[in-house]
Amino acid sequence: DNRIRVALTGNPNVGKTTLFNVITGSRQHVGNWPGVTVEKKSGFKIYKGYEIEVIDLPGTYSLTAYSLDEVVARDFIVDEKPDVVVQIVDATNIERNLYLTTQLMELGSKMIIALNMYDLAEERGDKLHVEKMEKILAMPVVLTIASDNVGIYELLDTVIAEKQKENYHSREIGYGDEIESRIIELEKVLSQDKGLASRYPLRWLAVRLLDGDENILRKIAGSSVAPEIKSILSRLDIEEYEALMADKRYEVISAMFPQMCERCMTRMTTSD
Ligand code: GDP
Ligand code: MG
Ligand code: K
Repeated sequence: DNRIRVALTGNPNVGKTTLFNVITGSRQHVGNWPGVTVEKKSGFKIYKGYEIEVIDLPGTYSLTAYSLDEVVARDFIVDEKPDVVVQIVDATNIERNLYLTTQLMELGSKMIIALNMYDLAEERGDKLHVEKMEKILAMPVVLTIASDNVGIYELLDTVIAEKQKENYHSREIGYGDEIESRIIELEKVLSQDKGLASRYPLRWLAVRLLDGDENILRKIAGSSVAPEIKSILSRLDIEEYEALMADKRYEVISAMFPQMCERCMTRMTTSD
């Protein structure tokens, strides 16, 4: 199959639109996402015999809150299952951008980081450890300067390589014993609905449910397992779980970040 669907995601102002325009040129279509007034942009690139479809998802800082943009972005990834998800990360703001990374990682897609604006990072003397970053996140990281057309072909080559990979390598945040045992309990119940199990990553559903995600409750409302799920959730203090899970994500990020970008850390600690 020579068709590849790529979803572009990222925080606002990281260069997503610039990268989208550079890749797709004039082969673009602008419309709305079905049923909502959020703009949907898609386009094509023919490259090395592949027809690469690129979908520009709404810019978001997280995938946990209930804004329409966040729901559109994550529903596209879990429901439409693009071949590859590319997160555009602002190289001058890695730590903040990683919050979205930790959430994208749970959606069960092949992922690539485009570490964009690295011209600005280098200008201010940051020392980026790209290989370390790849190892820690278990995904390819490609340096790009979208506004200057740098790294675009490397990015497309990496997209093709990911598409061709047989196995999806799962990577996940560990939330600690108590929450992990709740995740397993929920996953076990959810797995009894074969329809759900074939459509969604069950760990992701479980994590979202423990995070108090109303949108996911609606997704499973028609399932035969819904009553049992609701009964499990009703016995838990979901607000506390929400807080614990957010803390855990930040904890994981602050442990990862200093290994990815040396001088950024030095600057942060000296200016504090
Ligand atoms: P979006 O909100 O993620 O779609 O970001 P945009 O594509 O609108 O880019 C925001 C700003 O960053 C624009 O002024 C771009 O020209 C600029 N920009 C994008 N990529 C780069 C880059 O790699 N380096 C630099 N220096 N500027 C960039
Ligand atoms: Mg934009
Ligand atoms: K956009």
